[in-house]
Parts: sequence; C-alpha cells; structure tokens
Amino acid sequence: MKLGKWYVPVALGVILGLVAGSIVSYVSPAPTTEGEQAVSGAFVPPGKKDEYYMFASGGHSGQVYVIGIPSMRRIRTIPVFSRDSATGYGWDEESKKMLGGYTWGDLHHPALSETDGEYDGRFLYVNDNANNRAAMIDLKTFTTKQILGPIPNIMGPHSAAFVTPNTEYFMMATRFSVPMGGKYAPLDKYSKEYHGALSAQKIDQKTGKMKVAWQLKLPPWNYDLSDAGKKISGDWAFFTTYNTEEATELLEINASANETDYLVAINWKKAEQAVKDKKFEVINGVKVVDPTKVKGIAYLIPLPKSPHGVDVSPDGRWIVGSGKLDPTVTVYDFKKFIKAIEKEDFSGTKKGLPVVNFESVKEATVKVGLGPLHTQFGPDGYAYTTLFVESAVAKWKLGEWKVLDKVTVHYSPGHSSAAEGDTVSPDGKYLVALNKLSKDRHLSVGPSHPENMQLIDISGDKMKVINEAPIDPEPHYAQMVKADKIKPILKYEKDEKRPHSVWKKEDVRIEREGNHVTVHGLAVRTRFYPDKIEVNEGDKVTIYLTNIDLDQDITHGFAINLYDIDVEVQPGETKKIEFVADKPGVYPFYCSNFCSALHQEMQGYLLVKPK
Ligand code: CUK
Ligand code: CUA
Repeated sequence: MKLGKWYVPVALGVILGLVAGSIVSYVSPAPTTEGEQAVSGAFVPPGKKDEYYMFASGGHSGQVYVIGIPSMRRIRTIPVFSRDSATGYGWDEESKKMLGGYTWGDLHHPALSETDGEYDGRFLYVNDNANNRAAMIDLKTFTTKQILGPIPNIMGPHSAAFVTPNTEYFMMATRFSVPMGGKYAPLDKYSKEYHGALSAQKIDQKTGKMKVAWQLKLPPWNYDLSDAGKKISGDWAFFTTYNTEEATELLEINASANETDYLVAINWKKAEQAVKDKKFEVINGVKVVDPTKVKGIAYLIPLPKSPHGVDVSPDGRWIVGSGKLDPTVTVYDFKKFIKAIEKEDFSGTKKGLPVVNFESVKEATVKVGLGPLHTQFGPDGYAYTTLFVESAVAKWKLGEWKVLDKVTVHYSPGHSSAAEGDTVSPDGKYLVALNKLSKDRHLSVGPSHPENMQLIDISGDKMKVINEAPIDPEPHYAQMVKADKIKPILKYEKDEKRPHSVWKKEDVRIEREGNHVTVHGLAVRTRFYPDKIEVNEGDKVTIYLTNIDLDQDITHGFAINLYDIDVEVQPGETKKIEFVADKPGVYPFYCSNFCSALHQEMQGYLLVKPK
C-alpha cells in the first residue's frame, strides 16, 4: 500500500494527539463526556425544583447543610451546635439556652425520622461527637428544636445509630471509653475501670423530642459506626468496634494489632425489657444495664481489620461490615446469626460477652477494593461501597457477592448517600459520594481545599459521575429524601395566646420592675414598635419581639450596635432577647435581615443613661 503525502502528517498528528490526550486525561480525569452527561442528568433549570433534599452533616462546623439533588445547590445551612449570625441562632434566649454555653459541636451523622422503616419527613436527629449531645431539627421549620446533653456516661458519641424503624429511639455509642460516671482513673487502669456505653434516647412521637431512656455498659473499646436493623432485624442495632486491643497510646499501630475486632449486635427490645424488669444500676442519674449480667442483649461477631462502617440491607437480612485496613467487606446473614445465638454457637467470650462463631454467621467476603468505609443500597439488591484509599465507589450485588462496576471519584470518599438509601425501599437513581479531598476539582482557595461532593447516576449498569459541588468542612454522612415528603410551613400562625406575643401597636409596652426593664414589642414593615428604648446603665433588659408580617419570606432581624446582639424573627414568630445594659451611651438597633425597600429605615435607639 502506497501512502499518500497527506498521510504522514495526519498519522503524526494522530499519534501526538493520542499522547497529548492521554497526558491530558491523566492530569485531569474529567473527559468532556462527563460534562455532557451533567447537562442531561443533573441540570435543574431556573424555576424548577430539585427532586430530593439531602441533609448533610457539617462536621466540626456544627451545622447541617441542606442540599438539593440533582442540582447540588446548597439551599440552606441549619445551625445546630454552633452559633450562626445569619439566622440569629445562638443570640436569642431559646437557642442560647439550647447551646448551653458550648460554642461548637462535631456533627457527623444525620438520621431522618422513620415510620415502618421509611423516611417520614418529620424530624432530623444528629449527634455531637465533641460534647456528647444529640439534637433534633423540626423539618416543618428547618430549625433546631432540641439539644439534649451533654449526656452522661458516654464520651464522643460518634457511633450515632440511625433511628430505629419507627423512630422509637435515637441511639449513640461512645467513641472514647472513659471511667463511667465522669470519675477519674489513671490510664493504667484502662482495662478495668474504663468503659464504653450505648445511650438510647427515647423519642416522643408527637413532639419529636428525646429523653435519655437507658444505657448499656460496654467493654473499654472504641465504638465507631452503627446502623439500626430493618424489617426482620428491626429489634436489633449493630455497632462496629475497633481498638479491642485496649490501647491508650499510639493507636495507629497499637489498635491495629488484632486480626479481628467486632461487630456488636444489640437487641434493643431486650434491653428495654431489662429496664422494665429493674435489672439496672443508676449511674449519674441514668439507668444502666450491664449486658454481661443480663443475657440476650449483646453479642460480639468477629469482623476483620479495624472496622469502620456497618450497614444493614433494605430487607434487614444482610449486615455489611467494612474493615478499613482490608480490601474486603464482610457480609453476615442475620438469619444465621439468630440460629447461632439460639444454639449458643459461640467461639468463646470476650470481656464477659458471648462471641458468635464467625464461620457460622458469615455469608460472604466481597473484594471491593482498597479502604472500604461505608455502604449504601439501591433497589434490586445493589450495594455501593466507598473506597477511601482507592478513590472509588464499588457497585456489587447482594447474593452474587461480586463487584460489577467501579467509578472513580475525586478524591477519597468517606460516606456516600443514596436516594432514600437507609430505608427499607431505596430509590436507586442517585448516589452522592462525600469526598474528603477535592485537590484539583475546584478553583483554588489556598492550601486548604474545599470538600467535594459528587453526584453519581446509578440508574444504569454503569455508574456515571454527573455533577459535583464544593462544600465547607465537612460532610461525613448525609441522608437523601424525596422532596415531597418534606412539608415545611410558610409562616408561624398568628397566635394571640402565645405568651409575650404582641400583635397590635396598642399592646406594645415597656415596663420597669426595679432594675429590670421588659419590652413587649413588634416588628412590621418597616418599623420596630417601640423604636426607642430608654434604660439606665446596669439595667437588665428583656425584649420580646413578634414579627407580625405574615407574608411569605418577610423575616426581620434585630441587631444592636456594639451590644453583640443579632436575632432573627421569622413571619409570625416571637423571640426573646436578654442582656444587661452595661455600656452607657446611645446604641442604634436595626433590622439585620433585608425585608423591604425601606429596610434601611427599620431602626431605633437603645439609650443607656450613665449612672
Ligand atoms: S465517619 Cu466520617 S467518613 Cu464520622 Cu461516619 Cu466514616
Ligand atoms: Cu425588617 Cu429589614
């Protein structure tokens, strides 16, 4: 074959192109097709709304991020454990009291309330790994309504269980073992005097509020992640442990010595029964059951290589544990587990708790890849495991126990979140990888890069990354719920019986009792009533402020210059503000939330007469 003159340069061009192309694709692993897919699969045009809400933990920001899926637009930040001047959270008396003097939290695991194992859109529960607290967000208003704690006897409740299938409990287990009851004991007494604990918070079905109901005393290990059972395993909860070596220093080496740690299976119904049967001791005012003394509550199942995540399949049958130092996940059969405990098929005991025979309950080992952390589920038995070290998500099938597909994510995913993923009937369709490292995916903002969330289309055989967005530190876990399940209110109802609310100008008043000045005021476009508050230096000032604008989205703010006060009053809401007028002088107060064309006119004066 004779080559034409044109052939050589074209061939050279093709070769060069290929080389350059492979260099380009090596440097930047985002081929144009990804962008094209994004347009079709993830674009939500102006005027249209997202299909799902995703509630993502804000980690050590202490907040919850609300994200629309598939657009990945951040819709709102809900302050929970940290103050937030954008919404005045932490300055009014109610939120100040809830925060209890703490200024931050480490929020890892959001859990939506459930009815029969399905998200019901009522409440969202979250944990605080830093200050031993649990919080409840009311999804009618997207505001925090309760912070419970610090809860005694637990320390660093990282292992927040997702709520039980009918929101009976929000459970948290201790990450750090400490001496129970807040006592002192030196570290060389670790094995004897330190303990882990599981704390079960009972949820009031009407208000969604929690109360510490009972706790379990556990061996001095670290408890990591947890998941509630579902359907057939609905009476159970599963927790991973690591550091069963009981190391107190150099954990990165010393806590990785044992071949296996454990999955802890807890029968919470039996624990409830033990409390009813008065088989508990009271420690720090909490009923604490010791499962080494009451049979049938807690079992250990060996789980290889420093486990992190544990996840229960939608039908409740398969319990998937991830050993972060092992390229596999281990799957246990709940039915085999029940048989094993009935037959007392144990390989021994550890710290007084029965250890179930590994081979009797293990169903499969799935070679998913490097650094498996957490698993989510789709419909039809598909499972998706994040691979931190490999920077990928592996798709595999329950029953087949083999990987069917893998997609690269950028980079190093922790959890992922699937549409309705923790329910008994996941939707499939979308999976969001919550990546710990974004590296080259966004415009640089200096040495600390944002986190990166990537949306993966899981509707076909092959997974495809179709969208991504940066996010502040740091989503650990998230839950994704169908948008139509969430029914927020548009305003607080006018309620003339609400204590301290004022709805008419005639009822506005300033009263003095000794050196305590109480103001019953209102905010309405575009004035505060009263707009002059005169007090004496040293007076205690209490202001009740009602926003009587009942139109959609007319929120007012109330900020006082130099007095470090900033509160938000949503339509129809009443807020209580309290401070000591300890600085004499003239201090304007103003509306800090843009509310109308005359927003800049919405102001008044706090006059503090010197002593
Ligand atoms: S943890 Cu962060 S990646 Cu707190 Cu759920 Cu696993
Ligand atoms: Cu009211 Cu701005």
